Amino acid sequence: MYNSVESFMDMVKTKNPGEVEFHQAVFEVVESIWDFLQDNPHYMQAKVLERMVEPERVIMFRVPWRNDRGEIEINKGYRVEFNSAIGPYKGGLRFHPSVNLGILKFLGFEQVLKNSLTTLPMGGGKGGSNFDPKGKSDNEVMSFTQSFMTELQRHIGPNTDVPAGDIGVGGREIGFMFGQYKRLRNEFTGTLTGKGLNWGGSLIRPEATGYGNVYFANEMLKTRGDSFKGKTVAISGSGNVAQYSIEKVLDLGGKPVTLSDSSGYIYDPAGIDRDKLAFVMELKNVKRGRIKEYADKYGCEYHAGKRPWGVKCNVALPSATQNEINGEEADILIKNGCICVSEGANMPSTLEAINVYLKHKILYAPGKASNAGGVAVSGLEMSQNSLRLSWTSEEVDERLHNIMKDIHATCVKYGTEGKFINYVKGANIGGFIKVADSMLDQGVV
Ligand code: NDP
Ligand code: 2IT
Repeated sequence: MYNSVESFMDMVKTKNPGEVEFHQAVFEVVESIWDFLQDNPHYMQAKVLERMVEPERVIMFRVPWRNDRGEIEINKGYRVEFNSAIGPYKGGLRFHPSVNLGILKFLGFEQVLKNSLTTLPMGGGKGGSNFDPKGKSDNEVMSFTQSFMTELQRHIGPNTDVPAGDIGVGGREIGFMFGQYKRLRNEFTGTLTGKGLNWGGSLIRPEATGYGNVYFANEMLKTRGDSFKGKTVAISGSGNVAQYSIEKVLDLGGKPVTLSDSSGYIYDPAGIDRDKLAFVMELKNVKRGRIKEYADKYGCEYHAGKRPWGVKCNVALPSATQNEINGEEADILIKNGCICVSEGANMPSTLEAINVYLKHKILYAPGKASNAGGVAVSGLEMSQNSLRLSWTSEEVDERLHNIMKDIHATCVKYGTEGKFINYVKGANIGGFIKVADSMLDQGVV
């Protein structure tokens, strides 16, 4: 038995050497649920937390493929099947050169608690590859994804493990993977989510993470009698999550002013309106260009190699990647008037940044609560596939909105400290209880 957060973390670090992002994600959870565990000692007695930080299964494999020059390239492929206590493993696939086992374990661990919060029956998993889609032709992306799926297919299935997209994996990649899965298995199933609308996809799935994050932020603002109306909003990233966050911020009367990619950020104080958003969507989803071209077109500032957290804003929606806001940047955000940080990305704030938010008691939602809309609509896609029916966009959007409200209510239930809502604690305890109780029900698993 461990008698402190430190001794528990020593065990995690010893068992998982060098996996710094995984250590960070586990620490954030363990620290915030520690008091709850002391008050409910049966969880520690049954070693539930120790079990939960060990994935049920990790699959690692070789992905050989041929590029357009006829050369063979070899990437690493992974699927971390983290926890199936409340449903089939569910979570995205990330294609990015930075992908390694530690990053996928952090993402898989977060996914377990996130999926629990959605109220839907989904376990947690994550996978991907160190493949870099940047600069690759459609043909190269297809060759790679077909090879990737040739191995992955034997480990997944609609009742086993249901992957989806994440960084570098969007509609194009899901399409190629679905096609290959179907060829190899000779079955048409809902094994992947984020599918095209003609072949089993759900309306609102592309929008879901961004919309859901803005719905969640709006719920937080409401607790202080506030709203998005007239708010200046800083957003990072310019991919799936960032794009649909902009759309919903505009719907609610806010003014988005930044976007970024791994090369730099643009600052458009006049606001990114619907026409400019259409340009970004074409630029990023079709032309696969760099965000700098936005500044060239609209004549606004572009800051190469920088992140957008120095601009004046009321709300920040980090929607690019992990550890993209450090403690110093969190301080600057708050000094510049930011009252709300709602995470579209997974773990975009460092532990130091989170401590700054909590110290200043701003509205802060960790991604496992605020970005759960994406996987929630993936869960709804699974339901529609099982029913062999499809729901209207209004119906899916309403379900998404209600799920985000329910997640907010769970955070309030478990995170209220006097007048302050500690969403980190609320999300972690709320997500933990359902998974932990299910594991206890199922014996030594
Ligand atoms: P996309 O691939 O569509 O977009 C990612 C964006 O983030 C791009 O603008 C990319 O820039 C930027 N980015 C990626 N890596 C880095 C990096 N290391 N440094 C700076 N910028 C970077 O991915 P998504 O929009 O789907 O994902 C964004 C975040 O949201 C991720 O953290 C993901 O895990 C999370 N998320 C996604 C969900 C979904 O449904 N898609 C659901 C829940 C969370 P560039 O083009 O230069 O690489
Ligand atoms: O991080 C995430 O929640 C996702 N990338 C979405 C996962 C999913 O299964 O839709």
